Amino acid sequence: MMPIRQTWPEELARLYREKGYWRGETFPRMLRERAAAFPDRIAVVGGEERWSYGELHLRAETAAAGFLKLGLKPGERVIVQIGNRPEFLSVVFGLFYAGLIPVYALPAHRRTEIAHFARKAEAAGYVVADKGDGFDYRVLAREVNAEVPELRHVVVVGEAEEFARFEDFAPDPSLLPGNPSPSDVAFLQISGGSTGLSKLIPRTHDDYIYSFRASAEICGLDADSVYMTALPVAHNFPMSSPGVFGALHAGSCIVMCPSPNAQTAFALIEKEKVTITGLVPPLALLWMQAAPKTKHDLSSLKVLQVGGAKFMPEAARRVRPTLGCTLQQVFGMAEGLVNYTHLDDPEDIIVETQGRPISPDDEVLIVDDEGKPVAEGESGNLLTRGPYTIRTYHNELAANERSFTQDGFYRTGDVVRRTREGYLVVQGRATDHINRAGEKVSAEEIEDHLLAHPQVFDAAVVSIPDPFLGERSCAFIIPQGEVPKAAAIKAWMRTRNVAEFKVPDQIRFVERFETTAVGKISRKELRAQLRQAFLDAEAVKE
Ligand code: OOB
Repeated sequence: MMPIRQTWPEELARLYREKGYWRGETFPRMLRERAAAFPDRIAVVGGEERWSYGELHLRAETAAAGFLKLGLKPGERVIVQIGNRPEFLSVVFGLFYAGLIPVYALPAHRRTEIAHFARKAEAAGYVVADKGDGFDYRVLAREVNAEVPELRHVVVVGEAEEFARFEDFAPDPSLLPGNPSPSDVAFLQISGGSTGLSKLIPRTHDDYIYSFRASAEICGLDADSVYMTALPVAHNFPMSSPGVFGALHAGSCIVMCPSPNAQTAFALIEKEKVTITGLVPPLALLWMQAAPKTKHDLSSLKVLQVGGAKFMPEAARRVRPTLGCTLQQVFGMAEGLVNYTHLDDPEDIIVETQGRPISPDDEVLIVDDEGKPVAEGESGNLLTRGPYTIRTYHNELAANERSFTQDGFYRTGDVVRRTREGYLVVQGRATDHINRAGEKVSAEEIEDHLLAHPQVFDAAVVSIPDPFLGERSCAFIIPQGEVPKAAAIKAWMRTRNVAEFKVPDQIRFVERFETTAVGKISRKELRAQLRQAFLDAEAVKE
């Protein structure tokens, strides 16, 4: 089993400790300390469950013993695919207590993605909830297990059928290992997948805890706050910006909202007196549309965070008048850097920028395509390094070469400019992915699937501006032989067992791709050309 590491140069690690960013906290210690300090305070609410900090801790200890008793060994990797329910936390902290390393999958992921994570992480276990959103994860677990038999243990929350049942785990304090080191990798997060398949992002206790402790402070979380997660909790935004972990760190209450639709969420906001929650832009639009008509009392809500994709200023300006709360823009990435507008910033900054970095030691460079810094205020490629931005993906030689500079800066792929006040404005991006309502879809990954279709000669997938999703995907296909039906291509994508958000929204058949006089163009140029041709044609129609 390949060890998983994430290290910073020694002099920087020393600086980050001296400045008090890295305080030697670890996930197990964090929960234990809070359970000891305020055992009866409510930690998490969801469905019929309402667990105190003390109870969450006991459940995590029981879970840890159960995982170890099954035969999982500290240091092994375990994929977790559980939606927004309290068990997400008892499973994940159970893994932390057992010295196991969670790999966070999203509920939308299917066999292709899970099998990929399992191989890349050399995972030994897979924890799912029996059902979610009408989908049976036990069926998925069977398929993945058949494809990757190394995934020895499948654990199911709920009705387990032939698998180990999470609820049957029993406490056994003698099994629990000692504390991890704060510089150890705590878990693997999944990259948005700007090129090809998603990559695994190793985050340490030190770096991640710093990011959400500081986030909780910026977002004003305290013991009276009620943080609701309406986005899938395994995503970096609701997990740590400040997310459920930031809420636990601050001793707040977490509300697990099973669906982001306005009716479900509004009812929970009223019932639990939610004070802060986070959304992607399309959901924020839906909530703003629903708010004037709702019978629910939303007056407890003080902060609505919006991030994951660009929130347009016109929409941003409507948040306070329609929802009666402060907007906070969040521009972050699972690889590290997170920017926030601050709650007391002037309205124009809140509406027009995507915030400023968490840390005084987040280094931000804005450079042209040759890597030279652009003039102040100009747009350029955003590079960053700092106390919670990774230096490497797990087991990705080529991607690491591409994604990091010689001196350790992460190439975010985003094009930004910096305002005089030091706030970033996201202008676009340099990489070819589709940011579909905050879900990142790699053009290359979809093209690969399409090319496997017998009637597809060539394919190029591009992002098209969409008034609701922000962007949608369009696949341009040169057919081979008889022209297939668009619906057949979509059906084919579904047989590839990928997340539904990766199925192209639109399909266009073309006879050929235009090439330059030289005859050959890069895929990047080709995608740009197709996108432009599409937009020009749309403009003519209007
Ligand atoms: C968040 O994380 P990821 O890893 O799913 O995606 C990161 C990418 C960024 O590089 C950027 O392209 C885009 O998503 N993005 C935004 C944005 N927030 C993220 N683009 C424009 N405006 C924004 N506010 O998406 C993520 C992680 C932590 C906190 C928030 C979002």
